[in-house]
Amino acid sequence: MLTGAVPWPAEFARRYRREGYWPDETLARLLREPARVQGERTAVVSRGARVSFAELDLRADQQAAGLRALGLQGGDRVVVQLPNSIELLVLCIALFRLGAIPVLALAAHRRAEIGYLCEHTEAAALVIPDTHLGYDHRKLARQVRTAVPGLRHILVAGAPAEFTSLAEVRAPAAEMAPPDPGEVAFCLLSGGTTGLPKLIPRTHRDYLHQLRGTARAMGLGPDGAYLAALPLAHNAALGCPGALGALDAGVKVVLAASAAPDEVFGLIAAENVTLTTLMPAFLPLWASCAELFGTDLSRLVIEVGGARLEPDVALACEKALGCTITRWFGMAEGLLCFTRLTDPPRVRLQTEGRPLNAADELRVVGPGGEDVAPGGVGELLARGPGLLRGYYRAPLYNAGAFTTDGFLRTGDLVRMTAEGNLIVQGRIKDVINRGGEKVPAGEVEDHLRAHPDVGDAAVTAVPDGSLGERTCAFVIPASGRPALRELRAFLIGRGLAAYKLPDQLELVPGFPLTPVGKVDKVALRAGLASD
Ligand code: OOB
Repeated sequence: MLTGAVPWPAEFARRYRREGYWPDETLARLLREPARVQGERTAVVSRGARVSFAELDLRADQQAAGLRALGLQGGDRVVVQLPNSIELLVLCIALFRLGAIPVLALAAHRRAEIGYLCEHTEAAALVIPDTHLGYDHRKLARQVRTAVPGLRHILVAGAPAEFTSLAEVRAPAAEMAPPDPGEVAFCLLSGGTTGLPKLIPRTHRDYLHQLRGTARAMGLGPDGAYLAALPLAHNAALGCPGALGALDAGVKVVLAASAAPDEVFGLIAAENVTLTTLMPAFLPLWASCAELFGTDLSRLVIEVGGARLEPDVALACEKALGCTITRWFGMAEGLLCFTRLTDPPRVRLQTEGRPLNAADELRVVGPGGEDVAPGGVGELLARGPGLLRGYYRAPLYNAGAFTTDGFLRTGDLVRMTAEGNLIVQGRIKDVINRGGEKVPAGEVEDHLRAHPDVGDAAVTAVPDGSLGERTCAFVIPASGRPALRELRAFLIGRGLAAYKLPDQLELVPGFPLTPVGKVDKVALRAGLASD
């Protein structure tokens, strides 16, 4: 296995294979079957362009050969930062075929994140768009190239300037030795860890199983269509079953640039979309626009997850939209719990359901690691055929993030109903869940402390009407009275993604401490409420 990834112990690997969770196949074969049996059917629709299964398959083969001709090979890491596009899908499948490992960054990431990812993975290549939403990613690439001299290639979708054009990375399709099914296929970014982002290695077989199991559970069949309105770099839109699961099942993928109603409602109607994925923050907006657009959503299933969803909101929105909602508690780390279409509405709309696999083991534990009484609230620990055993190149962090017997400490507080359905109650990890986008508090604090006027900083979530949570920075000034605008500009200057910038600033003379001497963020938030 890729050096720096943590393999499953042999007895677990044997069991997961024996029980059928781990197929002896790889993501390199994705598209092969649909391209053979239904080559002319549309595989992807994006911004008015349509590509058939046969064409997508061929383009992936040609790009794999082109990447090999550039000198890339199996095991090489490639940081991929592309918005939802046909190019992104072609590139990922080409890299799978080559056995090279896409490291999926968000289009919103900037120099701090991309530089770190290239350095940490010792990436051989970085792939960027020319510009996206008014930002010139080639500027970012120039800065990263200076900081990471090992980066051999910068490939650009669109106008390449001094770099290589991704469209020209193409050569006649050639036979490639298939990767090992147990090998790492790609890396996702964790949303929930301290400090710098951690990387989650996903193997060919564990991800294929996820694609197929979730496609089956969501009833995704040949006459369906999947709408990707969230970034494909996110597990929810990539593989639950998402775009890759749809392609694997021979189902059309419709790409949207965002989940904005004026973009998605037209696409849902025109392309007969039957399945999509949404963060809860968008649901009331969709519901309020439903009448305006008058789209018939009776065939549509919406997987809603990634952040807290109030049961009454789920119920009201399902009614207003005339669709079917399933609730999801998922993690890029591989744990997927969700309500099934066959569940009674009480379960489907009020809980986060059950794990994908019968072999997933869940424990709910108290602060000392002891199992709580049935129905009690505690931290969720999880282990299973889709769940990583360690973050990439993070041995010290892994020692705390997993129990000695390999359960991931999710940092989420849950309770389990008598029927075995999960209900998320909160979390103990230091992350802000900003409309489904995860902001690691520690990472933002470290950047804030670098400002000369900041003595110390503590970043925490505060409730927000539309996002669910927003980011509040409590700052002890070192000098003067730093302003929110100035601190945000400072963080942008340090190359931090915009979604991680604080929404609110509170200047305080000092931080309350917990009995063990940590900053007491609960007390900080409470102080705010009573102001
Ligand atoms: C999804 O994945 P990530 O990796 O961006 O975030 C995982 C974290 C969880 O640990 C939890 O803190 C939070 O997001 N979360 C929820 C939730 N679903 C996820 N918090 C409350 N209620 C929920 N239903 O967010 C993700 C991945 C695949 C499918 C769906 C979501």
